[in-house]
Amino acid sequence: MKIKLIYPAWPKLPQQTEFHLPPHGPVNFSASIPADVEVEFIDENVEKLHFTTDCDLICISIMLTSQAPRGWEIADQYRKLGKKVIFGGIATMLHPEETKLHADSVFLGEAETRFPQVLEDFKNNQLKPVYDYMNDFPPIESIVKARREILNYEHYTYRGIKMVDLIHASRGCRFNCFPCCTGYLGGKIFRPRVIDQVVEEMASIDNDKFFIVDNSLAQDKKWEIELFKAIAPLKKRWCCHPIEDDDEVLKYAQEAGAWYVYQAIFDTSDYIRNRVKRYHDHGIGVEGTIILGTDDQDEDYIKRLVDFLLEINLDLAEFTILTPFPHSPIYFDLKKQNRILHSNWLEYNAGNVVFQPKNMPPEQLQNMYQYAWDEFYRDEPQRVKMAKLFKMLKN
Ligand code: B12
Ligand code: SF4
Repeated sequence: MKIKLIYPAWPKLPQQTEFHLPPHGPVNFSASIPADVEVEFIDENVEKLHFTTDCDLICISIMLTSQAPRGWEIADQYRKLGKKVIFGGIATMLHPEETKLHADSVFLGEAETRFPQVLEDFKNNQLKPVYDYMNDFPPIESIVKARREILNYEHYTYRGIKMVDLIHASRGCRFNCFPCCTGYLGGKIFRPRVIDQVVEEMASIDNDKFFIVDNSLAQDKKWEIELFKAIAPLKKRWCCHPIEDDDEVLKYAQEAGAWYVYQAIFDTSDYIRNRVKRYHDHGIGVEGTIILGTDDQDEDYIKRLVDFLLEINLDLAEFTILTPFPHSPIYFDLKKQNRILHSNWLEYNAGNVVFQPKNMPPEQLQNMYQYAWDEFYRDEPQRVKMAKLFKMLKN
């Protein structure tokens, strides 16, 4: 049996240096496909999709809202060619009703231990329209080594350097931040993976650089320290989302190879200043993720925020525009206030204003977003800052 697994293209942020990371959802999903089933993987972000039909089943994996419309187009075309199409992944869970209109079956939730039954149903011509496993999580030890063999690594380089490999050490998040869908997707209970399995997986990958994609590692101090102690002997370097703001944890992180973190910067407080300083004190770089357009921001606030980022020597900054992604707390707030302008999902890539800001017209927020990128990288362009971050790898 052969599955063609497709990861549709999505619109990138035009201001950001374009790079492509090896897709993580599809390789983890593929680990739940029986080993004797052949998987041909196509990442439309890096290669052209040819609508060939030399397969038994089409699987489409969508992660981002802005990726969904292209996924639906691909499905429509394949169904016209007589192929059955199954959707899964984060954006399927966030957009189930619309996705159903383009699919023979939609799979909601985590695939481990569940997908073999779906394949059996397919073979018996009894595919169900929906497989709903939301909030019904598979046993954590069933998350095994991802099937990275399906990737063509030639596509995942930047200026000839191999990109990071992606891995995750936990699922779920016990926080419920306003712009985020994670609580809805993976649940509000932190679910750490078996640390030995994570270490084994990391050790087996031929790469010295990783992105540990967990939502936030700052979930459980004891677990975090155990994880860092366990991966330290591997001598790998890695980036990740936030690490606990605690000198002891940061020390272990540094010893375990922490390279840089993606850290949300939401104001110009001493708390943020010290948070960034503490990372730097431990030799860990910081890429700030900065959301523009919240109700406390006006034009002056955004200008001051950018000055502040330069003052605190942030290594890189990724500005995005507040976006009410379905199932995030901010989506429900803005919807109640009638402030969502449209649901043209292609524009929901975090680079377009799709809601009515409180303190300025939408066009002005769009201009301030461009201002933030331009101003932050004016004296030192993105490629120079990135090169400096790469230099830190050697330290
Ligand atoms: C890693 C990550 C990224 C990486 C992706 C790298 C990669 N190549 O994979 C990068 C850095 C590129 C990224 C970027 C962005 N991201 Co992001 N990201 C994530 C994160 C943290 C983890 C996703 C992940 O890999 N999960 C682990 C895998 C194993 O789980 P999974 O994908 O669900 O797969 C499982 C199942 O879904 C299933 N499955 C998957 N595919 C299929 C297919 C079929 C057929 C079946 C049956 C099953 C199935 O099997 C898997 C195993 O169980 C999520 C948060 C989260 N926890 O989900 C946000 C998240 C997806 N990102 C989000 C956002 C907002 C963004 C950005 C738009 C903005 C930003 N900076 O955060 C940018 C994109 C900017 C742009 N326009 O270019 C939002 C999504 C919003 C939306 N609705 O579009 C999320 C949900 C976080 C949030 N804030 O709520 N992101
Ligand atoms: S933003 Fe990060 S910490 Fe907050 S809910 Fe989402 S994943 Fe959890």
